[in-house]
Amino acid sequence: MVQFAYVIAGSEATGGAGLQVDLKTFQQLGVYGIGTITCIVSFDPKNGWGHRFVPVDPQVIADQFEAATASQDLDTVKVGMLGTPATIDVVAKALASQPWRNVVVDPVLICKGQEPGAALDTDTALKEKVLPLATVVTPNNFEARALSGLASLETIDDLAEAGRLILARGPKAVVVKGGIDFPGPDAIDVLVQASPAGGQPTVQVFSAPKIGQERVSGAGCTFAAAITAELAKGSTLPDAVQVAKDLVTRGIQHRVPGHTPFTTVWQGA
Ligand code: PXL
Repeated sequence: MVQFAYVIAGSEATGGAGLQVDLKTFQQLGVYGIGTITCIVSFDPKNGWGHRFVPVDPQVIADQFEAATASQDLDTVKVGMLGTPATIDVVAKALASQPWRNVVVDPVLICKGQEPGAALDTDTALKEKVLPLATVVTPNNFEARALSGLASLETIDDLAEAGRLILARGPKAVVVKGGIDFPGPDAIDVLVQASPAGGQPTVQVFSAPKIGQERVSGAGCTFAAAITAELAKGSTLPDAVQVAKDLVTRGIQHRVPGHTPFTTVWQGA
């Protein structure tokens, strides 16, 4: 039987990030992808590949959601870039309109090259309206600092502590990604899960050697999309995180250069 995975995210015109990556990742992992576009990002090659960002009208987002959820019984959704408080409002309302088995939130605050300041109002709306709906949230180093309030994440204990603090905002689980900024030779991800019995959250560490010293576009999108696909197929969360990490590691090993100043993950590796 075909399994479905749904994504609500932005389009990124070069195909290296955003909804394009989500759908490629879903396909690679054998699930049928359905997507709703929240915004359109067109990097500007004439201007240092800076971001040109256009939000999709909230009603058009609601219409896409209506079409998607009427066409299939969807129970697993990934939320990627939202971009504005108005978008966050409509997406949060849409998500609350039906039950979900899995809600994977990639809390995209800024994408490469964007001004950090532009993210602040979006950051607040995301924390208040979307994080509490998440069954799992996948912040990178920067996002984990923004969402936890911790100033720096330098050790595995710091990553776990950030995860616990973000857990207190309502999601059921957090995967904090150390990424390239984390000290040392390894790419470390820490999964912090609320204990069903109400005890201490459980902590699991995933590690693989870093590949190169440069950020690769689309890694975060691929990671969260792969978790989503695996959860859609019925995996446990730790198994889904391991599959996602392996896919991203392979995708970075086989990263794709372009005329852009960054390389992108190859989901088909
Ligand atoms: O990589 C984060 C990201 C997510 N979604 C969209 C993006 C980006 C970064 O460029 O454009 C649509």
